[in-house]
Amino acid sequence: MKPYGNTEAVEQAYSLAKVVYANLGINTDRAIQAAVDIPISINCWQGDDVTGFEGATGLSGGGILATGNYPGRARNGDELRADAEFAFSLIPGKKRFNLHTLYAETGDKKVSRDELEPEHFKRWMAWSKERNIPLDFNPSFFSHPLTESGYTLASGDPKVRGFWIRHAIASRRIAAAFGTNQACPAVNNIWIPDGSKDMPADRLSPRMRLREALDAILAVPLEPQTIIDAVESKLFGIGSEAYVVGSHEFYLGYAAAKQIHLCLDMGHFHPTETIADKISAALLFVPGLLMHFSRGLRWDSDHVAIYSDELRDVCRELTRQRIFDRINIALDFFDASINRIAAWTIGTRSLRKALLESFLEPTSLLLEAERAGKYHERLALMEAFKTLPFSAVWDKLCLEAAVPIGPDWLTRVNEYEEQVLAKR
Ligand code: RNT
Ligand code: ZN
Repeated sequence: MKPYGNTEAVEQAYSLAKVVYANLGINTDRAIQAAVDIPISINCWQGDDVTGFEGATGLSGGGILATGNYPGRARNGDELRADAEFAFSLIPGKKRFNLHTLYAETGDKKVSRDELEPEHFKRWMAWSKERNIPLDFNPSFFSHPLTESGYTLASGDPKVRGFWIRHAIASRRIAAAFGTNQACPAVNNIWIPDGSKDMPADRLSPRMRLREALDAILAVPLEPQTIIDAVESKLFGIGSEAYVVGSHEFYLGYAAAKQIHLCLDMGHFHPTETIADKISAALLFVPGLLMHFSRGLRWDSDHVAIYSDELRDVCRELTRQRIFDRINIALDFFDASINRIAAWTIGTRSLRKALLESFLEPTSLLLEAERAGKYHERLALMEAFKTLPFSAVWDKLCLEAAVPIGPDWLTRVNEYEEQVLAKR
């Protein structure tokens, strides 16, 4: 494939596009700046198929699944950090990195998940500081013998429940240490797999236990400027098709009651239900949202995010409401069947692209038509905006950010695959 990016052509196309957008009242330079300034928290777990460093050979239990066997998975912290850094060089804009407790580096010592401390993440924190990449965090309620019953925080066994409560508290303390290290809060997102394959007779008791467990976890006081607590719902998982304890209603109610953040994952709702519409409603009652950009495909909620209508809708909604100060943007997918660095690059670039597009929308024209009751005009404009010379602005953003233009990054990924990944 011939290189796609050509500086002169990009500049020329941009200067023409700039005029088209200016006529619609949009300043393209400002849109580019706004789009690169929004931090995207990149999911570390795409780099190793959610395996982690506890000695596991893959993801197990917990209602989620990483399928595929593409060569080159990162096997330790150094490889994961090197791969991430390489991916960062292909991705424009501000980045964060999202870890799970599974990625603790405990040396030769086995440390139980309920005894993890910030010191087990000191290499991550040093890296974060050095590269200026803030970290986010997640307790890991899967790939562990104590998830075998299918229940963790909602377990009826006080020993099991106690273990996971201690784990979640440890995770919050580590997230707060990240927040101190990086001088901006780390998001600590609680997602648990608890649920039942078939119809339960008692839907209430596990939910009461989950509420109590969360209360105990959140009762531990931490500096609010170091941590943002979030909770993530799901409609169903593998092996929890009939019932998930932490459903949307459960967490929406809980987050509103406790005034913590609600996580909305694009893949966690009915197939025709999108999260774009939930944002304005939820934000009336919760202080903020954590967005998990993902892609549901049939039974799977975790395909690589792409520049889809659903994803673009979510970005448009965030921008139309100008609520970025209350929103944390994260990616959540894991595909072990393709080059993992390409997966990161595709997902993150697609999201950044959709953010840029949202800043280029002449929203005031839509609002004018809407307020005048001219819905035909609103629809006509929406259709017209779809084919504005957007790609010229996106290419310019990449040029300015000094990352490859268009699909040119593939050449670099292929080189890295040959030189680094193939040798693992
Ligand atoms: C699972 C949730 C959760 C996980 C990650 C690994 O359904 O979406 O966010 O994907 O924490
Ligand atoms: Zn998620």
